Amino acid sequence: MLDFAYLVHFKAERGKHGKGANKNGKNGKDLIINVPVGTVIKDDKGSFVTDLNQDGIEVIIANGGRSGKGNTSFVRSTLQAPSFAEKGEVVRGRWIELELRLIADVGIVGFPNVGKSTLLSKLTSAKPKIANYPFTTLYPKVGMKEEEDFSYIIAEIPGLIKGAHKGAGLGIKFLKHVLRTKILIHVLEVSASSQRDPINDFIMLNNEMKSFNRELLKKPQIIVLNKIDLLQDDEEIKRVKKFFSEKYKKKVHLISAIFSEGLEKLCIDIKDILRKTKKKEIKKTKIKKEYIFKEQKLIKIKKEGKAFRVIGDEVERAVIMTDFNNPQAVSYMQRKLDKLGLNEKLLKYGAKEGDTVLICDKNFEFIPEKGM
Ligand SMILES: Nc1nc2c(ncn2[C@@H]2O[C@H](COP(=O)(O)OP(=O)(O)OP(=O)(O)O)[C@@H](O)[C@H]2O)c(=O)[nH]1
Ligand SMILES: [Mg+2]
Repeated sequence: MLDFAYLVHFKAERGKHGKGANKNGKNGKDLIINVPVGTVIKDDKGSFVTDLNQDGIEVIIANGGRSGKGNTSFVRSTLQAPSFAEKGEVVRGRWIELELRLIADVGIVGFPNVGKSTLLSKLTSAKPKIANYPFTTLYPKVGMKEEEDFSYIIAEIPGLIKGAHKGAGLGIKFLKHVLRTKILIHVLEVSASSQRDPINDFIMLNNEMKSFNRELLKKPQIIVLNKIDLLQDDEEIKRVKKFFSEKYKKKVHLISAIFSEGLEKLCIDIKDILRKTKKKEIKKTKIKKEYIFKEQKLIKIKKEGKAFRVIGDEVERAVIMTDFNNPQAVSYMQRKLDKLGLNEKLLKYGAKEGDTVLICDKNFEFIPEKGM
């Protein structure tokens, strides 16, 4: 996304003018802006518009202007030799907001300090900071796990604690990233290393995720009990295993991230589950191309001082495409605006003869029976 920090204006090529002997001008080339998969498009008010969450999706965010019609298109029985032509439409630009949301196949979740970064650093070549205090990792960290026949992205999701869905810790800032992962590795640490209980931690964190979005709990979760090197006996392991098998019919991976113990089996499990979810997804992927900002057919009128400001794509287009040096073109525009219902609308809104009407950068005097 760095590219967009320096360049914020994008302009497609202009079309070429038409020529004599009924020749059409050429269309300008489309301007295609590449963005990373995971980019969310919002409008200038920050409202969600669309989500480019798969490779190959193409959306049109601003349509080029219509070309103007040449004079011969205006020949009527009453107008044999029109001496005017429409100008090409000049379209308004549009501000959009691009937000890059992380897309990882696997999300590592767990309370602070349980060893998420350590695990990520052992599974991938990522080098997150590791330290013995909570909130060492402040932003999601991503790494790529590459195997001969399969590779996937793993992300450490930091800052999840009790009350996260209400903004505690790093809050919901990163919970939305969790939504985009396919599976979760839920890291718990053995009680011996902290005052906390892995079973309570598991229940509490799942409650947080559920309160943020129920969909999160539908993701397959692989349960990992970390730091087993700190245990003197296997009572703790028995207790945790019993809980997960009785309550969830789930197995628990016993690992020591720091000593890379138990990671091979964990990776086999990750791969298996990912393969299943990937297969399901491939069927869904279809390249979409759609126009995502619809044209405003409505005519809106607002007071601007004593004048009446008219807003509406069709009305504005009619004005922009008119050559005001040519009286025939102007009267053509007047009829068009009347057909679009503008005069009626202005009268309803209280406009009187002689009032000023503003459309785009033009001022008009309102004459109801003639139009402007
Ligand atoms: N004994 C032992 N210590 C571990 C193990 N895994 C991680 N640690 C230690 O636990 C502490 C926290 O590890 P991190 O990997 O930074 O934990 P984290 O979950 O990423 O923590 P935050 O980013 O703060 O949420 C560090 O001191 C690690 O060295 C393990 O398997 N055994
Ligand atoms: Mg960390």
